[in-house]
Amino acid sequence: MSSEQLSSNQDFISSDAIRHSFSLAMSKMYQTEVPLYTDLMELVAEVNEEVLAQQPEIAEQLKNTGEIDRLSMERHGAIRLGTAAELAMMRRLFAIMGMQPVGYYDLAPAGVPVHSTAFRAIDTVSLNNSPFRVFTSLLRLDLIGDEMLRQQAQAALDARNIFTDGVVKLIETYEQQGGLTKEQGEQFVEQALETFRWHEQSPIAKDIYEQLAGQHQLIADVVGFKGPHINHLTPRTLDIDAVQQGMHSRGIPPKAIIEGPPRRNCPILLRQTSFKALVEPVSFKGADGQYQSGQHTARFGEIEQRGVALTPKGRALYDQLLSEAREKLGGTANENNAQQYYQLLSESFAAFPDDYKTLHDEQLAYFHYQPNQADSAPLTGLDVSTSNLQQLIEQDVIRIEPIVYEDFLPVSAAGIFQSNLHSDIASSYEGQSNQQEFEQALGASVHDELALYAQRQDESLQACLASLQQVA
Ligand code: OOG
Ligand code: NI
Repeated sequence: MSSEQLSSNQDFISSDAIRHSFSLAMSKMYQTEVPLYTDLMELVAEVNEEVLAQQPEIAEQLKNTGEIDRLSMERHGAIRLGTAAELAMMRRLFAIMGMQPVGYYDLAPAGVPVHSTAFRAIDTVSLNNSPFRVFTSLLRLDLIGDEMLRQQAQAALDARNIFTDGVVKLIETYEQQGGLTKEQGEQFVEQALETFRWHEQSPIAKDIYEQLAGQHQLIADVVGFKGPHINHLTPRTLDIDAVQQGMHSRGIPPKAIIEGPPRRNCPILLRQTSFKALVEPVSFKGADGQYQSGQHTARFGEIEQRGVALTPKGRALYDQLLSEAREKLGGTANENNAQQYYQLLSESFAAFPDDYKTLHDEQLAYFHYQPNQADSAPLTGLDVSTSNLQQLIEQDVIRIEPIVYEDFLPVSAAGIFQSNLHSDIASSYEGQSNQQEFEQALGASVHDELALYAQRQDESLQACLASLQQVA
């Protein structure tokens, strides 16, 4: 990043710069905590280099959209919070880094007792400066059936403070001043990082931990620890099938299947896989103050391949084709039926157009519009307006480039959760999806991701037409 990008204003460091350095600090910390993640990153870097060398058209497309520079940067991480107050403070913390809550994901129907949002940058320039995002879940204690246990869990959560005093002070300073100085920004990154650190010692007793885990592993993962340790980081690959294969051959244990759509010429939405969570030694605090040894499974590494963002119409088609394939499979996808699952998936998705032009023309996906030959083409006499858009594209005056999907998918997220909690028992919680309750805890409403893509598409169209009109 250039020094101009580092400060948007004379006194304050830009939120993009803070996010970028936080994302680097987080990556460094996680690599120390989970060295297998470093192996995964190396594999991803190799695969990406190969794809770019062998498929220059992909390199060209990523250059046109500005994504080429962000490719090697960290993509996303995930945390799980215990209380509304934690979520509200986390929103204020992420705001300093230009990360806003986007989307609502209810995972209870898939048997995971949380609901979630993604904190991320929202405009094209900021996304390219640093695409780092955090999938953030809030535990739903109301889904614990046992009243007594629920109270114990609540008490453990109420007793913890996951933020350092320093970070809370800096959040207040930011809100009063409207920004942080470079020095404050550096302190902020250092202090904020503490919240995401792993703690080997659990503040609760082993028997309570076990009871909580008996309800759901995830409840024990949240309630049993001092803070919301980052549970995975996820680099972006250009060929997830190659990484899945590569994991096998490098002794990194992959989860059974790649979540999301099948392999395609024009990737859509998001495909994800991960290596299985590590079994790690932890110790539990007994009533006598002595620590008792045990183990915990929560932390893993994930890989994602992102494709074009879909319109509501495209998304509806995606959801329909995915559930068709899953219904045909009958049960949950696993090691034993993985090949059959991929087969069903690709049969089902044969109905989803697989070239960008059709995806555009049928309004299934979102695109950036760019002037193709702004200074060389003879534009005289051309009708450069929205009403003539289709023709301008067909005449190659305007080029379309896919807007990359920046969000998550609830069915995939549930699959990632399940495979890393070692609980592939398909279960489901009753109870309504409750976006309102989530937003109340958050202290704000979440952005509608579809509206954000539509807005970026429209902005690119206006800018493109304006620049063509200048030439014409
Ligand atoms: C979050 C799992 C979901 C994704 O990429 O869909 C997720 C978690 O395990 O806390 O990270
Ligand atoms: Ni993830």
